Amino acid sequence: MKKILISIASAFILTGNWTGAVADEGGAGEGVGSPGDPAKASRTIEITMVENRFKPSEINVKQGETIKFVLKNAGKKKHEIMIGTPEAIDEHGRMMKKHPDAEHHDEPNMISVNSGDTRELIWHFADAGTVYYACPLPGHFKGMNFPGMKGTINVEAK
Ligand SMILES: [Cu+2]
Repeated sequence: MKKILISIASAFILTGNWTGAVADEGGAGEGVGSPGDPAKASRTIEITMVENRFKPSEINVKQGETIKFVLKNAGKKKHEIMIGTPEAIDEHGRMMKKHPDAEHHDEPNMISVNSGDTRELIWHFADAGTVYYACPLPGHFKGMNFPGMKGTINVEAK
């Protein structure tokens, strides 16, 4: 079973849809799941973005679920959501602080939402545990150990 899962993951990487090798900028890190197939989404969870927090900031899902997150920016500024490990999010946050004008393109685990817009992100939660999300924009977030624009997803074991 483990072997099959690994080959599915490799196939995903080869299709070019997912650039989330662990060391890459924007990578989600290990154990947090993978981009989801929209056709397999079992439910929708709406998250509202305002300055500078997510509502809700705590979400419960079950292992194996694919969730369609609907991100609604009800704030005045642009916000982003990045799903990942605390390490991956902190690394990306540091990169953004260093290069605030860098061209920022969407990744399967990360999207920008302009004020007033609503966008979707589909994610599959393969492993039980805690997955994190945050807005890595400078000033919205200082790091996972500080208060700021971030939240947790509790993935309950099957
Ligand atoms: Cu933000």
